[in-house]
Amino acid sequence: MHLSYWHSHLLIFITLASTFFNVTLAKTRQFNFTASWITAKPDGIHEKKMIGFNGKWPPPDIHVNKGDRIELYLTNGFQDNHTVTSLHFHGMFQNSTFDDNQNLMDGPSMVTQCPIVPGQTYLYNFTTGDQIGTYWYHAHHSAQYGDGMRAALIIHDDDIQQPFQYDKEFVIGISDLYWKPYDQVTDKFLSRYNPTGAEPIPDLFLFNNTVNETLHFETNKTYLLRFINMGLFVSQYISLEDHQFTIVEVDGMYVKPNITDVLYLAAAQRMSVLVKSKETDPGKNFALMQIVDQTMLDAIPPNLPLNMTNQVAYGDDYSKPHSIIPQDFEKLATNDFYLEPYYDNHYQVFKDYDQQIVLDVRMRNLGDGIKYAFFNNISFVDPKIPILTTILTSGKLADDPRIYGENVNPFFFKKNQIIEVVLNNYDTGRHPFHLHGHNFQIVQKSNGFHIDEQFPEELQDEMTVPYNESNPLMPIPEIPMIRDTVVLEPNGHVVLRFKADNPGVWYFHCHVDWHLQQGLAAVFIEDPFALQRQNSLTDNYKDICSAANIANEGNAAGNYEDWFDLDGLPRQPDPLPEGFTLKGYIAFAISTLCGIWGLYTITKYGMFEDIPDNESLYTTLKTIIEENEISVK
Ligand SMILES: *[C@@H]1O[C@H](CO)[C@@H](O)[C@H](O)[C@H]1NC(C)=O
Ligand SMILES: *[C@@H]1O[C@H](CO)[C@@H](O)[C@H](O)[C@H]1NC(C)=O
Ligand SMILES: *[C@@H]1O[C@H](CO)[C@@H](O)[C@H](O)[C@H]1NC(C)=O
Ligand SMILES: *[C@@H]1O[C@H](CO)[C@@H](O)[C@H](O)[C@H]1NC(C)=O
Ligand SMILES: *[C@@H]1O[C@H](CO)[C@@H](O)[C@H](O)[C@H]1NC(C)=O
Ligand SMILES: *[C@@H]1O[C@H](CO)[C@@H](O)[C@H](O)[C@H]1NC(C)=O
Ligand SMILES: *[C@@H]1O[C@H](CO)[C@@H](O)[C@H](O)[C@H]1NC(C)=O
Ligand SMILES: *[C@@H]1O[C@H](CO)[C@@H](O)[C@H](O)[C@H]1NC(C)=O
Ligand SMILES: *[C@@H]1O[C@H](CO)[C@@H](O)[C@H](O)[C@H]1NC(C)=O
Ligand SMILES: *[C@@H]1O[C@H](CO)[C@@H](O)[C@H](O)[C@H]1NC(C)=O
Ligand SMILES: *[C@@H]1O[C@H](CO)[C@@H](O)[C@H](O)[C@H]1NC(C)=O
Ligand SMILES: *[C@@H]1O[C@H](CO)[C@@H](O)[C@H](O)[C@H]1NC(C)=O
Ligand SMILES: [Cu+2]
Repeated sequence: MHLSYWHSHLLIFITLASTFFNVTLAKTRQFNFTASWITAKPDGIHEKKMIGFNGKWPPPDIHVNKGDRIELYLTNGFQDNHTVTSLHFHGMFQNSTFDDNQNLMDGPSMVTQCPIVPGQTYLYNFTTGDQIGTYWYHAHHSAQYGDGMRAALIIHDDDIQQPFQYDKEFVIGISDLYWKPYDQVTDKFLSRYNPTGAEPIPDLFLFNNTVNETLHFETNKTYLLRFINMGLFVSQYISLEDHQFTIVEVDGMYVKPNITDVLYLAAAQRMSVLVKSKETDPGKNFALMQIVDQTMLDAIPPNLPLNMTNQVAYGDDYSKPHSIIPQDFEKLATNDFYLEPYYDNHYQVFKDYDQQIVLDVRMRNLGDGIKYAFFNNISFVDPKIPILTTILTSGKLADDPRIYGENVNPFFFKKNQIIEVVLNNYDTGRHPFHLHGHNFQIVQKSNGFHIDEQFPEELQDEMTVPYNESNPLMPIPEIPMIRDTVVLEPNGHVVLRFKADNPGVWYFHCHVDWHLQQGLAAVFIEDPFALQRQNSLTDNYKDICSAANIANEGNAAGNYEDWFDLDGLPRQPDPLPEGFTLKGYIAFAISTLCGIWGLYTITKYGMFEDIPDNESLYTTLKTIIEENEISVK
């Protein structure tokens, strides 16, 4: 039945025809957005200061056609005089081969631009190239997008080239939300009073920026539902009572149709599905469920709703459906590893690699008592000037790692090298990893090991199943799945491949924003000399930096007289003092406590907020352990 949506037989002819078509029709779409705090009622009841554009929250979804250019002027209009910002277009390649200066348009603050200070306007001017599908845009400074500075970016294909048809589409962002503003939540999280690094538990979950949402269906129609997880943190499952989803697009890639009852979307992931409505009036409405991935929450407050019932309505008079959760919904969710991109012949399958980088993911406390996240024991720390400024002003030194400092984890790729990224997870959490400037082929993706279990730091290495290249867990797929955000499962691994065919500096990071704030990031510096030829610091770029008091030349520390002088460069804190041998057991004990006592322990940390130093921190932890009679072996 679903085959009727597809008409691939016309493909070759149409590809030629529509290439011509697109070029002639490409338009420039202009947007002038002023970001500011706006009081809104995201749950329909309680007021919260959200971040919106031009006095409205939510920010508008952007719909453009294939090939269109976007000129988006972002003005910092935060009335508080200190909130800085920047904007990233998630999934856009920003390919300087199509147009100059595209790397300047990517958005992450201190990587490809300076933060925009109040009163300043930065122009994001880029072409969407030949990309199509479901994307989104979001603030890329601190955890700012969590307060609502994000929306969909949809690039519509021409009808003929798109391999399926539908009558109507819905764009549905799902997300998590905190009542407190993002900077307060961040400060509390990244604190020595949260030594286990327990992620903040969201206060509610939104569906299309509200709760209890209704989608109106007519009978005998085909709908395209574009789901986007715009949340900061948790993954969510989606199901629709008595209807099936046919997955047709994932992160901007058309995929061969996969029929499923349940979708899984980690932060930043997208899936578009076709849903066939009932042929005749079913006489009732249906439960459209949003189910939170509870394994990601360290403590579950008793009154937090985790299974949200929205509805698909066939009639306004029909009563609201009850919550219906498919049995074994975790197992029913389509495993993206087994999906296949649709345009098999339109890309090269990377059978091998030229350069392999292995990134071991760990979470550890450093000497300041705060829990950090690491790639190979390095926690990302923002440099003093944006990495792109360093690349574009360092001439022949641009590929010398010494000028970047070790805390940005720089990796250097030569033009058109096939890169293999191995991610080994020595942590019990799920991590959706995202690469800017590319999508990637997924050649291995292990299951999670020990999901939902806690064990001491010292044991986490042993419990992990890292990638063994001479003995992979599964055969490399003939046609590997391609996407731009992939979940690294607890104590497991993923292996990704892509071609270094897009000169630039590309952020590679966990899209659980809390983990990014803990430093779970690296940068891939691709063909820096080609980048220098195709990009230069524009006046607009430099003005933004000057307004933020950031130099427009120099190494990571902003020095340019001696390019190897990194004096003044922010670094990660020193390791815990040697005496802290019990740390693993303490963390373990507290994690266990969190499980047992839930919010009790979190409240308890709050009681110690006036602790002055490391010594007392240690004493506090000991006290918690002794008071609660936790046995420390
Ligand atoms: C957007 O702002 C720019 C620069 O301030 C201005 O030139 C342009 O006319 C504005 N465009 C729209 C659509 O308002
Ligand atoms: C949404 O539904 C829940 C559960 O039925 C209910 O408790 C809540 O009040 C509803 N919220 C709104 C804004 O309608
Ligand atoms: C922001 O700055 C302006 C101009 O310097 C000043 O008039 C205003 O009071 C400041 N607002 C806040 C909230 O600090
Ligand atoms: C955006 O970039 C294009 C291509 O480089 C250029 O022609 C156009 O003038 C730019 N738009 C603005 C407003 O600067
Ligand atoms: C989502 O909300 C917007 C208003 O913010 C509305 O225009 C749109 O129709 C809603 N989408 C769905 C799927 O309900
Ligand atoms: C549903 O649509 C199909 C195709 O448009 C049509 O053949 C069929 O008769 C319709 N069914 C009903 C019950 O209207
Ligand atoms: C949500 O549903 C799951 C699966 O049915 C159930 O185990 C869990 O207790 C529910 N949680 C809440 C808070 O309702
Ligand atoms: C859909 O994906 C699942 C993996 O989750 C796979 O087992 C199944 O064969 C796929 N079905 C189709 C029709 O591709
Ligand atoms: C904690 O101790 C470490 C190592 O001795 C030191 O570097 C750090 O500054 C101390 N932190 C605080 C907050 O006292
Ligand atoms: C990182 O730290 C772990 C645990 O302390 C250690 O086993 C490992 O060798 C270190 N890795 C690197 C690349 O330094
Ligand atoms: C990797 O697999 C090979 C072949 O099965 C095996 O000999 C080797 O011990 C494995 N390496 C590790 C580190 O487990
Ligand atoms: C960038 O553009 C070049 C030239 O069209 C192309 O070969 C390359 O594949 C593109 N890279 C990406 C990531 O889109
Ligand atoms: Cu993560």
